[in-house]
Amino acid sequence: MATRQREGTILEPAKAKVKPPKMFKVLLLNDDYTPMDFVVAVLQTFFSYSRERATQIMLKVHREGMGVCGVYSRDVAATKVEQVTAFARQHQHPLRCVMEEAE
Ligand code: TYC
Repeated sequence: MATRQREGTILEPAKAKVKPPKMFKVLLLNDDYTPMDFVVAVLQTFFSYSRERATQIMLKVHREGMGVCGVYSRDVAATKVEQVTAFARQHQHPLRCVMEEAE
């Protein structure tokens, strides 16, 4: 409700204008050449999964073509994509890692 001040100024109540930040999925894509062990190491190193959970995610990507590694703010997701891609290229693997906006 608006409040009338002594000077006659109308002050509108502050609007709730803070939206939750957009979130982004980081995805791994399957290919025929990157070794399974390397993908498991990527998931452990850059996404902090246990060896067992990393193996489950790698197998899901291997069977289904892609899989989600995690959901992050835009900056963190972009950094993960860069780090994974650089690491894969250093080791001459074609592994692809991409981000897309989460619903
Ligand atoms: N398909 C690969 C193989 O058979 C393994 C693999 C899994 C590669 C997941 C990429 O994101 C990937 N060696």
